[in-house]
Amino acid sequence: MRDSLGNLSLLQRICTVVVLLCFVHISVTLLYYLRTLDLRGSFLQNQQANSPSPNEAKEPAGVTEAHRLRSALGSNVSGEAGGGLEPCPERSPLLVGPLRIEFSNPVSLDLVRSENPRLSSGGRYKPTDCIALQKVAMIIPFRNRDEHLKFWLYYLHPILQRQQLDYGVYIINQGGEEAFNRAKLLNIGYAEALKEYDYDCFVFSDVDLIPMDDRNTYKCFSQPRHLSVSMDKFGFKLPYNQYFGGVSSMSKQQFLKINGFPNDYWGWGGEDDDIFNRLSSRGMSISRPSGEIGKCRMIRHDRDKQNEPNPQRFDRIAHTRETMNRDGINSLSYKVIKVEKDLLFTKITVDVGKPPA
Ligand code: UDH
Ligand code: MN
Repeated sequence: MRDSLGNLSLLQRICTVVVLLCFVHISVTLLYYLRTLDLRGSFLQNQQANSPSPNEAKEPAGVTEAHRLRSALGSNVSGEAGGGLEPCPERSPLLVGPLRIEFSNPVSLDLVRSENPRLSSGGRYKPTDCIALQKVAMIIPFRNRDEHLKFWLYYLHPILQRQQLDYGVYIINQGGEEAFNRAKLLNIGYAEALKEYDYDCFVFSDVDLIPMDDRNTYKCFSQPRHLSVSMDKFGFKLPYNQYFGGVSSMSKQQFLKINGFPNDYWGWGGEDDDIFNRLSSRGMSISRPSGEIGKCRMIRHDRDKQNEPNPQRFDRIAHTRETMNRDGINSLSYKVIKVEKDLLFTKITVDVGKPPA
Protein backbone atom coordinates (compact mmCIF):
# COMPACT_ATOMS: atom_id res chain seq x y z
CA MET A 1 0.00 0.00 0.00
CA ARG A 2 2.77 2.44 1.04
CA ASP A 3 4.75 1.44 -2.07
CA SER A 4 1.89 2.11 -4.44
CA LEU A 5 1.19 5.48 -2.72
CA GLY A 6 4.91 6.36 -3.16
CA ASN A 7 4.77 5.42 -6.84
CA LEU A 8 1.70 7.54 -7.28
CA SER A 9 3.30 10.69 -5.83
CA LEU A 10 6.43 10.05 -7.91
CA LEU A 11 4.23 9.76 -10.99
CA GLN A 12 2.47 12.97 -9.99
CA ARG A 13 5.77 14.81 -9.70
CA ILE A 14 6.97 13.53 -13.08
CA CYS A 15 3.70 14.68 -14.64
CA THR A 16 4.05 18.14 -13.09
CA VAL A 17 7.61 18.46 -14.45
CA VAL A 18 6.51 17.33 -17.92
CA VAL A 19 3.62 19.83 -17.93
CA LEU A 20 5.95 22.63 -16.79
CA LEU A 21 8.49 21.77 -19.50
CA CYS A 22 5.75 21.84 -22.14
CA PHE A 23 4.64 25.24 -20.90
CA VAL A 24 8.18 26.67 -21.07
CA HIS A 25 8.65 25.22 -24.56
CA ILE A 26 5.40 26.72 -25.85
CA SER A 27 6.21 30.13 -24.30
CA VAL A 28 9.69 30.25 -25.83
CA THR A 29 8.37 29.22 -29.26
CA LEU A 30 5.64 31.85 -29.06
CA LEU A 31 8.06 34.58 -27.99
CA TYR A 32 10.50 33.70 -30.74
CA TYR A 33 7.71 33.74 -33.33
CA LEU A 34 6.47 37.16 -32.18
CA ARG A 35 10.00 38.59 -32.31
CA THR A 36 10.56 37.35 -35.87
CA LEU A 37 7.30 38.94 -36.94
CA ASP A 38 8.26 42.16 -35.25
CA LEU A 39 11.72 42.44 -36.73
CA ARG A 40 10.79 41.81 -40.35
CA GLY A 41 11.06 45.04 -42.23
CA SER A 42 11.41 47.18 -39.16
CA PHE A 43 13.92 49.94 -38.57
CA LEU A 44 15.05 48.58 -35.28
CA GLN A 45 18.31 46.93 -36.22
CA ASN A 46 20.26 49.56 -34.41
CA GLN A 47 22.92 47.35 -33.05
CA GLN A 48 24.83 45.45 -35.62
CA ALA A 49 26.63 42.13 -35.54
CA ASN A 50 29.23 43.13 -32.93
CA SER A 51 28.41 43.55 -29.29
CA PRO A 52 27.50 47.13 -28.43
CA SER A 53 30.17 49.54 -27.16
CA PRO A 54 29.59 52.14 -24.44
CA ASN A 55 28.87 54.52 -27.33
CA GLU A 56 26.04 52.39 -28.59
CA ALA A 57 22.76 54.06 -27.72
CA LYS A 58 20.19 51.73 -26.21
CA GLU A 59 17.08 51.45 -28.32
CA PRO A 60 13.69 50.24 -27.25
CA ALA A 61 12.77 47.00 -28.98
CA GLY A 62 9.16 46.33 -28.03
CA VAL A 63 6.53 45.28 -30.52
CA THR A 64 4.63 48.55 -30.30
CA GLU A 65 7.82 50.58 -30.76
CA ALA A 66 8.64 48.64 -33.92
CA HIS A 67 5.22 49.34 -35.36
CA ARG A 68 5.39 52.99 -34.38
CA LEU A 69 8.74 53.37 -36.14
CA ARG A 70 7.65 51.56 -39.24
CA SER A 71 4.81 53.94 -39.82
CA ALA A 72 6.67 57.02 -38.56
CA LEU A 73 9.63 56.50 -40.87
CA GLY A 74 7.38 55.67 -43.78
CA SER A 75 9.04 52.40 -44.66
CA ASN A 76 8.32 51.45 -48.27
CA VAL A 77 8.06 47.82 -47.41
CA SER A 78 4.32 47.67 -47.14
CA GLY A 79 1.79 49.02 -49.53
CA GLU A 80 4.13 49.64 -52.45
CA ALA A 81 4.11 47.62 -55.63
CA GLY A 82 7.19 45.46 -55.47
CA GLY A 83 6.39 42.99 -58.21
CA GLY A 84 5.89 40.25 -55.64
CA LEU A 85 9.31 40.88 -54.08
CA GLU A 86 9.91 40.32 -50.40
CA PRO A 87 11.40 43.04 -48.19
CA CYS A 88 15.19 42.79 -47.91
CA PRO A 89 16.39 41.15 -44.68
CA GLU A 90 17.19 43.38 -41.73
CA ARG A 91 20.85 42.41 -42.02
CA SER A 92 22.11 42.13 -45.58
CA PRO A 93 23.65 38.72 -46.36
CA LEU A 94 26.05 40.47 -48.78
CA LEU A 95 28.10 42.24 -46.08
CA VAL A 96 31.74 41.24 -45.69
CA GLY A 97 32.78 43.19 -42.56
CA PRO A 98 36.18 44.94 -42.27
CA LEU A 99 37.51 46.52 -45.48
CA ARG A 100 40.95 47.56 -46.66
CA ILE A 101 40.79 51.29 -47.40
CA GLU A 102 43.79 53.08 -48.87
CA PHE A 103 44.40 56.16 -50.94
CA SER A 104 47.83 55.56 -52.47
CA ASN A 105 46.69 54.81 -56.03
CA PRO A 106 44.37 57.35 -57.63
CA VAL A 107 41.17 56.00 -59.21
CA SER A 108 39.39 57.26 -62.32
CA LEU A 109 35.68 57.85 -62.72
CA ASP A 110 35.72 55.49 -65.72
CA LEU A 111 37.05 52.71 -63.53
CA VAL A 112 34.36 53.36 -60.93
CA ARG A 113 31.67 53.42 -63.62
CA SER A 114 32.86 50.14 -65.07
CA GLU A 115 32.92 48.52 -61.63
CA ASN A 116 29.33 49.56 -60.87
CA PRO A 117 27.27 48.38 -63.85
CA ARG A 118 24.03 48.20 -61.87
CA LEU A 119 23.80 51.92 -61.18
CA SER A 120 21.42 54.15 -63.06
CA SER A 121 21.86 57.80 -63.98
CA GLY A 122 22.28 60.16 -61.03
CA GLY A 123 24.08 57.60 -58.87
CA ARG A 124 20.87 55.71 -58.21
CA TYR A 125 20.51 52.10 -57.20
CA LYS A 126 18.00 49.73 -55.72
CA PRO A 127 18.23 46.01 -55.12
CA THR A 128 16.50 43.91 -57.76
CA ASP A 129 15.85 40.80 -55.68
CA CYS A 130 14.16 42.36 -52.65
CA ILE A 131 12.52 45.62 -51.60
CA ALA A 132 15.01 47.89 -49.82
CA LEU A 133 14.04 48.72 -46.25
CA GLN A 134 14.89 52.41 -46.70
CA LYS A 135 15.15 55.01 -49.44
CA VAL A 136 18.32 56.89 -48.61
CA ALA A 137 19.70 60.11 -50.11
CA MET A 138 23.48 60.46 -49.69
CA ILE A 139 24.25 64.17 -49.37
CA ILE A 140 27.83 65.38 -49.82
CA PRO A 141 28.85 69.03 -49.23
CA PHE A 142 31.39 69.85 -51.89
CA ARG A 143 33.72 72.34 -53.50
CA ASN A 144 36.86 71.59 -55.43
CA ARG A 145 37.56 68.11 -54.00
CA ASP A 146 37.41 66.00 -57.14
CA GLU A 147 40.22 63.66 -56.08
CA HIS A 148 38.45 62.90 -52.81
CA LEU A 149 35.12 62.44 -54.56
CA LYS A 150 36.59 59.74 -56.81
CA PHE A 151 37.72 57.73 -53.77
CA TRP A 152 34.36 58.24 -52.08
CA LEU A 153 32.50 56.92 -55.13
CA TYR A 154 35.01 54.11 -55.65
CA TYR A 155 34.59 52.79 -52.12
CA LEU A 156 31.02 53.74 -51.24
CA HIS A 157 29.03 52.56 -54.26
CA PRO A 158 29.90 48.88 -53.76
CA ILE A 159 29.35 49.17 -50.00
CA LEU A 160 25.94 50.81 -50.37
CA GLN A 161 24.86 48.16 -52.86
CA ARG A 162 25.94 45.39 -50.49
CA GLN A 163 23.88 47.13 -47.81
CA GLN A 164 20.84 46.60 -50.06
CA LEU A 165 19.75 50.22 -49.94
CA ASP A 166 17.55 52.09 -52.37
CA TYR A 167 19.82 55.11 -52.68
CA GLY A 168 20.94 58.14 -54.67
CA VAL A 169 24.13 60.22 -54.40
CA TYR A 170 23.85 64.02 -54.34
CA ILE A 171 26.95 66.21 -54.57
CA ILE A 172 26.00 69.69 -53.46
CA ASN A 173 28.64 71.90 -54.99
CA GLN A 174 29.06 75.42 -53.64
CA GLY A 175 29.55 77.79 -56.57
CA GLY A 176 31.57 81.01 -56.31
CA GLU A 177 34.42 81.91 -54.01
CA GLU A 178 32.69 82.93 -50.81
CA ALA A 179 33.34 81.27 -47.46
CA PHE A 180 32.29 77.61 -47.43
CA ASN A 181 28.95 76.84 -45.78
CA ARG A 182 28.74 73.11 -45.05
CA ALA A 183 25.45 73.04 -43.11
CA LYS A 184 23.59 75.14 -45.65
CA LEU A 185 24.77 72.80 -48.42
CA LEU A 186 23.37 69.88 -46.39
CA ASN A 187 20.01 71.63 -46.10
CA ILE A 188 20.02 72.20 -49.85
CA GLY A 189 20.84 68.53 -50.41
CA TYR A 190 17.85 67.53 -48.31
CA ALA A 191 15.52 69.84 -50.25
CA GLU A 192 16.84 68.95 -53.71
CA ALA A 193 16.87 65.18 -53.12
CA LEU A 194 13.24 65.28 -51.98
CA LYS A 195 12.23 67.06 -55.19
CA GLU A 196 13.41 64.01 -57.06
CA TYR A 197 12.31 60.99 -55.03
CA ASP A 198 10.40 60.12 -51.91
CA TYR A 199 13.46 59.57 -49.72
CA ASP A 200 12.78 58.69 -46.10
CA CYS A 201 16.36 58.85 -44.85
CA PHE A 202 19.27 61.25 -45.38
CA VAL A 203 22.94 60.48 -44.88
CA PHE A 204 25.16 63.55 -44.63
CA SER A 205 28.75 62.68 -45.45
CA ASP A 206 31.95 64.65 -45.83
CA VAL A 207 33.55 63.81 -49.15
CA ASP A 208 36.81 62.67 -47.55
CA LEU A 209 35.46 60.03 -45.12
CA ILE A 210 35.36 56.34 -45.99
CA PRO A 211 33.96 53.63 -43.69
CA MET A 212 36.30 50.72 -42.95
CA ASP A 213 33.52 48.18 -42.33
CA ASP A 214 30.43 47.62 -44.46
CA ARG A 215 28.39 46.64 -41.39
CA ASN A 216 28.27 50.38 -40.66
CA THR A 217 25.03 50.70 -42.57
CA TYR A 218 24.38 54.09 -44.16
CA LYS A 219 20.71 54.20 -43.18
CA CYS A 220 18.45 55.69 -40.51
CA PHE A 221 17.66 54.48 -37.04
CA SER A 222 15.08 55.28 -34.39
CA GLN A 223 17.38 58.08 -33.18
CA PRO A 224 19.64 60.33 -35.28
CA ARG A 225 22.78 58.35 -36.06
CA HIS A 226 26.41 59.39 -35.91
CA LEU A 227 28.26 57.05 -38.26
CA SER A 228 31.89 58.25 -38.29
CA VAL A 229 32.56 57.35 -34.67
CA SER A 230 36.17 56.22 -34.84
CA MET A 231 38.17 58.21 -37.33
CA ASP A 232 41.83 57.51 -37.98
CA LYS A 233 42.62 61.22 -37.59
CA PHE A 234 41.34 61.12 -34.00
CA GLY A 235 43.24 57.92 -33.20
CA PHE A 236 40.11 55.83 -33.87
CA LYS A 237 38.31 57.44 -30.95
CA LEU A 238 35.35 59.71 -30.56
CA PRO A 239 36.94 63.14 -29.92
CA TYR A 240 34.15 64.07 -27.48
CA ASN A 241 30.78 62.63 -26.57
CA GLN A 242 28.69 65.31 -28.28
CA TYR A 243 30.67 65.03 -31.52
CA PHE A 244 28.31 64.79 -34.50
CA GLY A 245 30.64 65.74 -37.38
CA GLY A 246 31.79 63.77 -40.41
CA VAL A 247 29.02 61.34 -41.37
CA SER A 248 25.54 61.26 -39.85
CA SER A 249 22.04 60.10 -40.77
CA MET A 250 18.56 61.35 -40.01
CA SER A 251 15.10 60.33 -41.07
CA LYS A 252 12.92 63.00 -42.65
CA GLN A 253 10.98 63.21 -39.42
CA GLN A 254 14.06 63.62 -37.24
CA PHE A 255 15.41 66.28 -39.61
CA LEU A 256 12.16 68.25 -39.58
CA LYS A 257 11.88 68.01 -35.81
CA ILE A 258 15.05 70.15 -35.48
CA ASN A 259 14.12 72.50 -38.37
CA GLY A 260 17.04 71.10 -40.37
CA PHE A 261 20.49 72.62 -40.03
CA PRO A 262 21.72 76.18 -39.44
CA ASN A 263 22.32 78.29 -42.57
CA ASP A 264 24.59 80.89 -41.05
CA TYR A 265 27.81 79.08 -40.16
CA TRP A 266 30.32 80.40 -42.70
CA GLY A 267 33.79 78.85 -42.72
CA TRP A 268 35.00 75.87 -40.73
CA GLY A 269 33.54 74.57 -37.47
CA GLY A 270 30.62 74.80 -35.09
CA GLU A 271 27.79 73.72 -37.37
CA ASP A 272 28.07 70.08 -36.23
CA ASP A 273 27.84 71.14 -32.57
CA ASP A 274 24.85 73.33 -33.43
CA ILE A 275 23.16 70.29 -34.96
CA PHE A 276 23.92 68.30 -31.82
CA ASN A 277 22.37 71.10 -29.72
CA ARG A 278 19.27 71.05 -31.92
CA LEU A 279 18.88 67.30 -31.45
CA SER A 280 19.30 67.38 -27.70
CA SER A 281 16.99 70.40 -27.32
CA ARG A 282 14.29 68.32 -29.05
CA GLY A 283 14.83 65.43 -26.67
CA MET A 284 16.58 63.15 -29.12
CA SER A 285 19.68 61.12 -28.40
CA ILE A 286 22.49 59.98 -30.68
CA SER A 287 22.69 56.41 -31.88
CA ARG A 288 26.09 55.05 -32.87
CA PRO A 289 27.65 51.85 -34.18
CA SER A 290 30.33 50.24 -32.02
CA GLY A 291 33.83 51.70 -32.15
CA GLU A 292 34.96 48.68 -34.14
CA ILE A 293 32.26 48.80 -36.82
CA GLY A 294 32.38 52.62 -36.88
CA LYS A 295 36.03 52.86 -37.92
CA CYS A 296 36.73 55.13 -40.88
CA ARG A 297 39.53 56.85 -42.72
CA MET A 298 39.79 60.48 -43.71
CA ILE A 299 41.80 61.32 -46.81
CA ARG A 300 44.58 63.59 -45.56
CA HIS A 301 44.33 67.16 -46.78
CA ASP A 302 45.26 70.74 -46.01
CA ARG A 303 42.78 73.40 -45.07
CA ASP A 304 40.87 74.66 -48.11
CA LYS A 305 40.82 78.28 -49.17
CA GLN A 306 37.75 80.09 -47.90
CA ASN A 307 37.21 77.58 -45.11
CA GLU A 308 39.10 79.20 -42.25
CA PRO A 309 37.92 78.47 -38.71
CA ASN A 310 34.83 80.58 -38.08
CA PRO A 311 35.55 82.91 -35.13
CA GLN A 312 31.81 83.33 -34.48
CA ARG A 313 31.23 79.63 -33.92
CA PHE A 314 31.50 79.60 -30.12
CA ASP A 315 29.04 82.44 -29.77
CA ARG A 316 26.65 80.79 -32.24
CA ILE A 317 26.56 77.39 -30.57
CA ALA A 318 25.85 79.05 -27.24
CA HIS A 319 22.55 80.30 -28.70
CA THR A 320 21.25 77.38 -30.73
CA ARG A 321 18.04 77.08 -28.73
CA GLU A 322 17.09 80.69 -29.47
CA THR A 323 18.06 80.67 -33.15
CA MET A 324 17.01 77.22 -34.32
CA ASN A 325 13.33 78.01 -34.80
CA ARG A 326 13.98 80.81 -37.25
CA ASP A 327 17.20 79.55 -38.86
CA GLY A 328 16.90 76.22 -40.61
CA ILE A 329 15.07 74.40 -43.38
CA ASN A 330 12.16 76.85 -42.92
CA SER A 331 14.39 79.83 -43.81
CA LEU A 332 16.53 78.19 -46.50
CA SER A 333 17.10 80.22 -49.66
CA TYR A 334 19.51 79.51 -52.51
CA LYS A 335 19.73 79.34 -56.28
CA VAL A 336 20.41 76.27 -58.35
CA ILE A 337 23.02 77.12 -60.97
CA LYS A 338 23.48 73.76 -62.65
CA VAL A 339 22.37 70.13 -62.33
CA GLU A 340 24.61 67.44 -63.80
CA LYS A 341 23.62 63.79 -64.02
CA ASP A 342 26.46 61.31 -64.05
CA LEU A 343 26.06 57.56 -63.76
CA LEU A 344 27.79 57.86 -60.37
CA PHE A 345 26.11 60.96 -58.90
CA THR A 346 23.85 63.94 -59.28
CA LYS A 347 25.91 67.12 -58.96
CA ILE A 348 23.98 70.24 -58.09
CA THR A 349 25.91 73.50 -58.21
CA VAL A 350 24.31 76.15 -56.07
CA ASP A 351 24.63 79.79 -55.14
CA VAL A 352 24.39 79.88 -51.33
CA GLY A 353 24.87 83.63 -51.09
CA LYS A 354 27.46 85.18 -48.82
CA PRO A 355 27.93 85.88 -45.13
CA PRO A 356 26.22 89.04 -43.91
CA ALA A 357 28.65 91.97 -44.04
N1 UDH B 1 34.44 70.82 -48.19
C1 UDH B 1 34.67 70.91 -49.55
N2 UDH B 1 35.39 71.94 -50.04
C2 UDH B 1 35.92 72.90 -49.25
C3 UDH B 1 35.70 72.81 -47.86
C4 UDH B 1 34.98 71.76 -47.36
O1 UDH B 1 34.23 70.05 -50.32
O2 UDH B 1 36.56 73.81 -49.77
C5 UDH B 1 33.55 69.76 -47.66
C6 UDH B 1 34.10 68.36 -47.83
O3 UDH B 1 33.04 67.47 -47.97
C7 UDH B 1 34.82 68.19 -46.52
C8 UDH B 1 33.85 68.83 -45.55
O4 UDH B 1 33.36 69.94 -46.26
O5 UDH B 1 35.06 66.83 -46.24
C9 UDH B 1 34.48 69.26 -44.23
O6 UDH B 1 35.58 70.13 -44.44
P1 UDH B 1 37.07 69.72 -44.07
O7 UDH B 1 37.37 68.38 -44.63
O8 UDH B 1 37.99 70.81 -44.53
O9 UDH B 1 37.06 69.67 -42.50
P2 UDH B 1 38.14 68.94 -41.58
O10 UDH B 1 37.67 69.12 -40.21
O11 UDH B 1 39.50 69.77 -41.87
O12 UDH B 1 38.46 67.58 -42.09
C10 UDH B 1 39.72 71.01 -41.36
C11 UDH B 1 41.06 71.55 -41.89
C12 UDH B 1 42.16 70.60 -41.60
C13 UDH B 1 43.52 71.16 -41.82
C14 UDH B 1 44.51 70.10 -41.45
C15 UDH B 1 45.91 70.51 -41.66
N3 UDH B 1 46.75 69.40 -41.30
MN1 MN C 1 38.32 66.63 -43.94
